[in-house]
Amino acid sequence: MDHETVIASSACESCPAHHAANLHRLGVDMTDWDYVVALAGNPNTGKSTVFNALTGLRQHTGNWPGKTVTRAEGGYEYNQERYKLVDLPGTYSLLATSPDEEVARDFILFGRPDATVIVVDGTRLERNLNLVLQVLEITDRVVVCLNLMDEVQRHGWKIEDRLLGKELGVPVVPTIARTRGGFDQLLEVIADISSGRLVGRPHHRKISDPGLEKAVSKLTRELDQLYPDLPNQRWVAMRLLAGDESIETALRNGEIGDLKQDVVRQGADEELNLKEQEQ
Ligand SMILES: Nc1nc2c(ncn2[C@@H]2O[C@H](COP(=O)(O)OP(=O)(O)O)[C@@H](O)[C@H]2O)c(=O)[nH]1
Ligand SMILES: [Mg+2]
Repeated sequence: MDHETVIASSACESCPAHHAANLHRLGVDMTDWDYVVALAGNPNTGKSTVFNALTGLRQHTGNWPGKTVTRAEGGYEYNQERYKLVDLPGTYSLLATSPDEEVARDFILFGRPDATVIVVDGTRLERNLNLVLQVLEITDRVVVCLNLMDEVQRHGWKIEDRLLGKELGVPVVPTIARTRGGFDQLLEVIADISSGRLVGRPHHRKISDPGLEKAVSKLTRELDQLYPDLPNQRWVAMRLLAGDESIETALRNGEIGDLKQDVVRQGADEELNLKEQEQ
């Protein structure tokens, strides 16, 4: 392989449940966070289990702005740094054909999390990789949490997690979320990606059709002029050319420039509400 790769992790198959020594669960306390971390994944991959284990929370904390999609946020501290963890709705894709997918896509794109952890069901790897590849089109700041490794082992299967990490160009951490197996490494890798100590280098699809490449490049330049703050304009251009109406509507309504602010503001409002509830 001629591309740069990231060294992926190895499973600690024989280790008992890990107790991440430097982890402090902060519950709903998300004040003064250093990093925002999004949790994405197909439904039933163990996202909420990871979320609960890291934050100490058990319950959903509200809805996404203007949607009946549940939103869960919580905090944790690891090695003296504070993380705000956002559990995104479970989705099979980010093509925004449902409110869940729209919420997940908008947060990953416009919320600009410092890291996006994609929780993957190791027993359904192929199906789960669809979402991983879509997220990698939007952001390089990705950690793949290869979960349900106990189930993988129970089936007598083996996953070449290092090779998978090399092929994807982002770190892959095998976990058993139910018993927190692999969490030491998960926390470490999230810290490394969030801080930029570790840089993901996913292999973006090249457009082979020269006409299409020209159209994408042209539209990307136009988007850059109209919306200089828009993250990943190339991705947005490709979605527009694919006829993604929700992106088009968001652009036409001028929502896109405000989206990041909305996400942040809504988060702040909810923190206030939660604080009031606590008292
Ligand atoms: N065996 C096993 N079960 C797990 C693991 N992680 C989560 N689960 C279980 O998988 C189910 C779905 O987990 P949940 O966290 O609700 O998934 P979500 O839909 O992605 O939020 C629950 O019954 C969890 O207890 C794991 O690593 N191994
Ligand atoms: Mg869940």
